[in-house]
Amino acid sequence: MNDKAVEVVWKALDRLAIELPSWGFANTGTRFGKFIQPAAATSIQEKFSDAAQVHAVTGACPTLALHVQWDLPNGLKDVPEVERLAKQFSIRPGSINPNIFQNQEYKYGSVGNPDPAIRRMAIRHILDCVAISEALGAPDISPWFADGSNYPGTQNIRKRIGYFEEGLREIHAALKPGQRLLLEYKPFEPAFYHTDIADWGMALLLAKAAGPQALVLVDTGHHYQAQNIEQIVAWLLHQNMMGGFHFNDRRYADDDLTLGSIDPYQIFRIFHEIRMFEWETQTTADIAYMVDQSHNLKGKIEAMIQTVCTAQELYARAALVDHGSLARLQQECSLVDAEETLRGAFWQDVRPAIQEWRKSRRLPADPMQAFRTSGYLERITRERSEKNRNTTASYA
Ligand code: LRH
Ligand code: MN
Repeated sequence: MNDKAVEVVWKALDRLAIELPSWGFANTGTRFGKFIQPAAATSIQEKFSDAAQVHAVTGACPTLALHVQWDLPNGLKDVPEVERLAKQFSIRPGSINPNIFQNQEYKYGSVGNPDPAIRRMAIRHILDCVAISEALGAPDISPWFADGSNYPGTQNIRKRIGYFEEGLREIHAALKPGQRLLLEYKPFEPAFYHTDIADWGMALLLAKAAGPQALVLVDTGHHYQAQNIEQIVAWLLHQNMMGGFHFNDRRYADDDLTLGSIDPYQIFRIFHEIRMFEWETQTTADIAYMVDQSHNLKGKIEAMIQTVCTAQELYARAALVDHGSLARLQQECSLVDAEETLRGAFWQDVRPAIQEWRKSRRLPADPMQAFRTSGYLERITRERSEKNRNTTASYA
């Protein structure tokens, strides 16, 4: 790789920040149960501590996404503790995730529920999250709505759209300058007939109806099999509605597997759409790159290190695309040369350049090996196994 290319890779890595999900360090499972890991995090302190380990060896994840009901169960009252932990572990609070899907009251939905009292309860919670976001200086609030129905005829889909427009308008009105409302869509699960915010178009229309600080969040696992995700990203960039990503990988549905473990070229194509947009517009897109994964079998910290390193590799490759040549070849419809200009970058082995970047930034050349020899996993296993022994593993 020539010096120019190495410089491009280093510049790209200096820019790329990947936000980690607090819940990715906790014992999670599927509906068939959980396999308890003795070293898993249960407290917000442990989640900050584990995230700090990943940041220490990769240098790329300075923020931690927080799920309010799990990480700030007492709402605003937990802000001072989170601020203390953020200082202690030098990891800033990231996106604030409301939880409007877990409570029993949300059986028939939250903001989309036919019962105005339940809608009020859900909006109240999200407004609390807006206040927490402001108090923590963490501008993004990213609600995901599980709302929907399981059988045809059981809910009025159009009425529920109205409830969302009303609720999201009220929430948007509470946003302070600089705060962003990132609407996450998902086609199904837990609802299996209709989901109120099921795809990018529904999320985009609701965000536009709510107001200028509302944008769309793309969870890569929230698409039907044949959907062209990078085309959705292109549309959202074109509409200036691209707010953020929840990165993961999948073979079938919302599998929440490790980024790039099934289809690394998918993530590369997404990064390419963004880098090409930035080259054409000579702007830096204000996009939150976040991970949303559930590590049911792999060691949770190792899986996160794998994830961040893979994201860095794929982002570096996308940065190597010769945008000038590609634009010309696309204009000329030189199909093979255009495709080879893109694929050529994907096949570049950027790992040696990344290793040099790590050394130059006083980071370990091999993040996984550095973590494995740190003794951290052995220590937290000793400290946490007793507590995790009593965690319920069964689904029912
Ligand atoms: C829903 C989702 C959402 C989170 C949850 C943990 O599938 O992607 O982003 O709140 O996972
Ligand atoms: Mn998600």
